[in-house]
Amino acid sequence: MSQIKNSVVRAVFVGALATMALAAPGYPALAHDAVHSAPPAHGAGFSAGEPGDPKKPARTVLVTMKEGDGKMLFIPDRLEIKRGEQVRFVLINTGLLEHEFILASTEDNLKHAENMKEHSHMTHDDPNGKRVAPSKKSEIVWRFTKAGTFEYDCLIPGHREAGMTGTVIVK
Ligand SMILES: [Cu+2]
Repeated sequence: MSQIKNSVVRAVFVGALATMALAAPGYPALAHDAVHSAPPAHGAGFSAGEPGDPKKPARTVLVTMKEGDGKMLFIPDRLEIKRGEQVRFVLINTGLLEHEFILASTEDNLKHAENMKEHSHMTHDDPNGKRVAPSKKSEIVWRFTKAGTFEYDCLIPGHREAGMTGTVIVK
């Protein structure tokens, strides 16, 4: 019963996202391919809380993405957040390569990374994840509704391994 209900909720949500993408001019059209949108890759994608409301107050956190000296990194790579707090992440790619910022539990991000190895053309434009081109910016508004330790990673193959991971501690 609850499974049926969940899949209905999910279908409605995916439909709403599609409508949003169509309604927003200049928004990159659905970056996902069908493979990537299918569960389980994103079925549990919101392990770190829920999409925020851009109209509500938020703490702004700048996150720089870059590479150099044989490493790839986020600055900062550690954040502490109060449970219930809304954060507007401003993602700035100062590197020479594309990077991603994907916010989830470690478990979900590792699963997602495996999935990306098989589908290397996969890019992200999700409530909890964006791909940012070199010298470009993007934003995510996120509400941290759950206590725990979460991660933001670049899941382009090889990048997390090269150091592109950050920790969020929600108390
Ligand atoms: Cu990267």
